[in-house]
Amino acid sequence: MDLRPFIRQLEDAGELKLVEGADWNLEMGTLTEMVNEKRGPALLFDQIRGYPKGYRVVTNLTSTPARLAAAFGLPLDIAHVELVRAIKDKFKDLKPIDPVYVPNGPVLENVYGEGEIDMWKFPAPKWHEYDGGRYIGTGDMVITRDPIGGWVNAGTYRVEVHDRDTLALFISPGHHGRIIRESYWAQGKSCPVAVVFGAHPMVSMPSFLAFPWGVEEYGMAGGLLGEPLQLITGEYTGLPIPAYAEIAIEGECPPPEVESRKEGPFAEWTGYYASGERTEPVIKVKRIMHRNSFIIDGRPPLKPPCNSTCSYITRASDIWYELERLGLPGIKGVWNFRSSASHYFIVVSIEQKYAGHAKQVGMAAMSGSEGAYHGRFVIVVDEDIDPSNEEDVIWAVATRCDPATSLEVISGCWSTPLDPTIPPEKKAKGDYTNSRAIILAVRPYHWRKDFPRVSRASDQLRAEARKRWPDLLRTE
Ligand SMILES: Cc1cc2nc3c(=O)[nH]c(=O)nc-3n(C[C@H](O)[C@H](O)[C@H](O)COP(=O)(O)O)c2cc1C
Ligand SMILES: [Mn+2]
Repeated sequence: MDLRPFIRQLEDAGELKLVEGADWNLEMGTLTEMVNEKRGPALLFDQIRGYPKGYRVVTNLTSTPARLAAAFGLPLDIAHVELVRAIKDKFKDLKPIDPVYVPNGPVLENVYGEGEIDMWKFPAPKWHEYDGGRYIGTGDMVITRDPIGGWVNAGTYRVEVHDRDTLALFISPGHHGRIIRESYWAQGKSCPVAVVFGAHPMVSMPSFLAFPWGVEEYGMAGGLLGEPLQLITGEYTGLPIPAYAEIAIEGECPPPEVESRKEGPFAEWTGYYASGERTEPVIKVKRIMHRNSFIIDGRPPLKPPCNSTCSYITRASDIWYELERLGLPGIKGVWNFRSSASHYFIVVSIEQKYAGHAKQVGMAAMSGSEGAYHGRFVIVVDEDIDPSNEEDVIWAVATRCDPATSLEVISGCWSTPLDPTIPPEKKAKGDYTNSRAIILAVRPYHWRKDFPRVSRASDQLRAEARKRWPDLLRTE
């Protein structure tokens, strides 16, 4: 549950590089993007310009399938659909393990209270050229307690530094932290909140994922770790905070009529600055805790195909798990392309079992907690198509989908202000909905037996050819 042994593991595997002397102002963001483009190592920034040694930021921590696999304790060379399947199986077998409370932990090595709060102390990067400010929270965990159900939520929502004791918190409509925050406001109260900036990837992973309402991400983190997560109790809020968090703050979100400020713009994972600058609620910081030589987990959104988290893979795993949970038969694989902005292009391959099966899978894939948020295209392909093979998928869409009969468009679906296709006048009304298309790129079930035969040379012919023409076929 400690980030540091994981950092050492990456270092030993040649998966992490130390970068000293970079500037928090755009340079760290640009380096992160350019190394990500080359699918390069994780970057551990130290001696950031204007900051002491030991004020560290890590980026690209799980930005490649290999490092994501390492975080899940899987072999680094596992790739593509097998990685999605292995993570899906972990989610399927995941039993929550209740956290335990400990009196002390590394996060309490340095504590600041009233009169000592200064968020500028941290090297929060300005990641992208047109960002409206410095974002300390990108790979963070925002912790709140539902005032009605009493359970604790942890979600990853972006956090900008406004001033010494004020942070911006952007939570998209429908996300749990936002619903919880509004419950406090409805009672005329401020919402107590804690935020963690830097934790072991299995501690923060559940916060990235859409577990159902009422499910405690801390319990899921314990399940992923295989041991109870150790928590301390925040003195100001009483909220539970991971004992090995690198940095944590406590504070409160006052009702928006008491205080709100301009938030954004921020370069988002869609590859655009789509949500612009809006008035958003704030966090008033009351207490800061951090470890010696802390490490902020920086996961700036990058224009696809770059992705600082590999969220396209974990999202595919989660959607696969949701389809299985519904009891749907014949699911062979789920994939999101890296360039799909991780939400927009879900591919499911199935072995069709009955008429209507493919449509049912398409509708289900866009309707679970994970699949519903901010989707756009769901493509259903047959079992002979590898969903992670972009060329195969395009071929299936081109040859098995008849647009007049195999496309379904559904409007008024759950999206977000970050969706670049929502026109300004619709956004102004608070209508953050978009449409979805289900593309059935499968052989129509009722006449699939008569569907033209695929023309590729059989495996048997290929094996014989390889035997007779080894030199010619050596590169195959
Ligand atoms: C790196 C990263 C950054 C994210 N930033 C935000 C954000 O700023 N606002 C937001 O509403 N969701 C953001 N998300 C998505 C949510 O964290 C995700 O949908 C999660 O399921 C929300 O938790 P909840 O289901 O408990 O609300 C981000 C996800 C990741 C992986
Ligand atoms: Mn949640």
